[in-house]
Parts: sequence; structure tokens; C-alpha cells
Amino acid sequence: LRAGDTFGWNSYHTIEEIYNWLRSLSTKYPKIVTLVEAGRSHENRPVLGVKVSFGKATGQRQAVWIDSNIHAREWISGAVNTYILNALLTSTDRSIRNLAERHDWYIFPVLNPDGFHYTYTTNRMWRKTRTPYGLCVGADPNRNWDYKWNQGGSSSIPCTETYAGPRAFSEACTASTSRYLGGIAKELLVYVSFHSYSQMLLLPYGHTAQHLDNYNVTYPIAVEAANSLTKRYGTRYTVGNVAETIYVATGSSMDWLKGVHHVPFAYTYELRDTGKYGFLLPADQIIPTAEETLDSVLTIVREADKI
Ligand code: ING
Ligand code: ZN
Repeated sequence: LRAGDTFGWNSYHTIEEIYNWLRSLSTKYPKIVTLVEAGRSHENRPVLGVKVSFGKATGQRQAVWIDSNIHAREWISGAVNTYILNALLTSTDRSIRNLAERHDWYIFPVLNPDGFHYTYTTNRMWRKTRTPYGLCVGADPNRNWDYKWNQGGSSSIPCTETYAGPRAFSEACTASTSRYLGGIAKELLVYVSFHSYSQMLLLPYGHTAQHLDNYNVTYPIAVEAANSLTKRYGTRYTVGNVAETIYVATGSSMDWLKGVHHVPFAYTYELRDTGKYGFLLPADQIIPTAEETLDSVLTIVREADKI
């Protein structure tokens, strides 16, 4: 952002604008917002996020992690995430303030900074990282995590959109971010990853349609979270585990947090829309999408707190 400009949600922003806004928050709220470099990408861009802490979260599993734009072209995901970060810091709604202050929040708007930058400069429809693999470029960073890696719904062929990479955590951004995440995983009560599009709220796992672990607890919460989303503008979501709801997919960040680190409440949102605009969701839908998604995420956190 140039001096005098303010960040906002009427348009999409470049990685430089997003990162400069995060930096400005850590200056504006030095006691509450800590800038965190979780890792680095292949092209040496930081994976930059913030930890928001009002200092009141105590004991085990009090933190909420929200990431987005692990897939480059899914611009609405990062825009919604920065909106939520802003709400946590500035909302005067009592129930939002309460949740904001009771938890520590890790907000990472752009997990795949090289791909995200590439969607601005060269190819708006880029999904993967930018690591060169022979004649083709990039692995799918949401098929690259070390849980059931490449055991279904991914590809070993570099030129495909769901290339799992040559090995788990082959990608600099997933390898370094996972190291950071592994270090704080015991703090995490809730893990949320934003994607687009399809209007789905997805639960682990992607390798099997079976309902594993605490599905009987997380599924009803997901239904309630989808209902609270619908309440605001009537947007309808489908709820279920990855394999039965969208497709079989392995090596996702969500499944790694749940399967390896046992984060009890792990969810992936496929945000608006259902295909009219797809990845090219018009900027005038950022605010309504963000408002309804904030309602929904807060429902998850509120319900998880009760368990
Ligand atoms: N969809 C997700 C993908 O990575 C998903 C669906 C979510 C798979 C969670 C596995 C785990 O393919 C999009 N649009 O990226
Ligand atoms: Zn995605």
C-alpha cells in the first residue's frame, strides 16, 4: 500500500499489499499483534502471518489457526481471511470481542506466496506452487502434506494440477510452514483452511468416506456452522467429509493437522460461489462472503469451546 492508502475489502490485493497491511497491524497493535514468518517459499518469499493474542488465553488448546490461498487462484479465500483478522481486532460486537479475546489466533492469508504472485503477474488461473519439475512447474501444495501422502486423489505426474510432488513436503512453503505448525499444534483447538469454490464445509478425511475419529462431534458443529452462514444472506453450503462430499484427496493440510497432530476441530471451507464466476468471484462479493463466513467460523469456535 502506498502512504495514505488504506487496506480494504472492496477489491482484491497483491501479496505486497497484504503483507504491508500485516506489518502495519503489528505496528498499530504492538501488544496484541505479532508478525510471524512461518516459512519461506521456493522463490524465497516469506509465508507471513500474524498471531493475535489479548493475553487471556490460558491452558491447553486455546488457539485457532486460519489459513488461505494455499491455492493461488482462490483469491476470495485470502480476502475473507484478512476480513476476519480485521474483525478480531476492531469489531465492537460483544460476542465477537469475547471470542477474539478468549483465544489466540494465527492468521495466515497466503500459504502459497509464489503461486499467488504468479496469478497477479502471469496466469490468473494458477493453482500450484512454482517449483520447477522438468518441463512443468509446480506441485499441488494441498496434496503435499505428510499424512497418507499420494494415496489417492493426487497424481505423480508433474504436469497435472494435483501433482503431489516428488515426496511429502517437497515444497518449500509446505515444508517450512508445517515445521512452524508442528511446533504450535498442541495449542490448537481449531484449524480452518479456506479454499474456493463450491460452497462446502468439509471435514477430515480425504482418503476414506468412513466417519473417523470424532466425526460424530465435529459433523453436528459443521451443520450448525453452515446454518449460521446461511442465516445472513441465504447462501447454502453442503457439509460432509472430503472423500464423500467433494472427491478423494490425500496429502491435504487439514488431514495432516488432524491425523498427525490430532487437532480436534479441523475444517476446510470451499467458499462462494457454485460456478457462475468460480475462481473469478467479483470483488463486490468479498464483503458479503466474508460476513457470512465470519458468522460461521465463530459458530465453530463457540461450539468447540463447549466440548
Ligand atoms: N478444493 C480442495 C482441494 O484441495 C479439499 C478440496 C479440501 C481436498 C480439503 C482435500 C482436503 O482440491 C479446492 N478447490 O482446492
Ligand atoms: Zn483450493
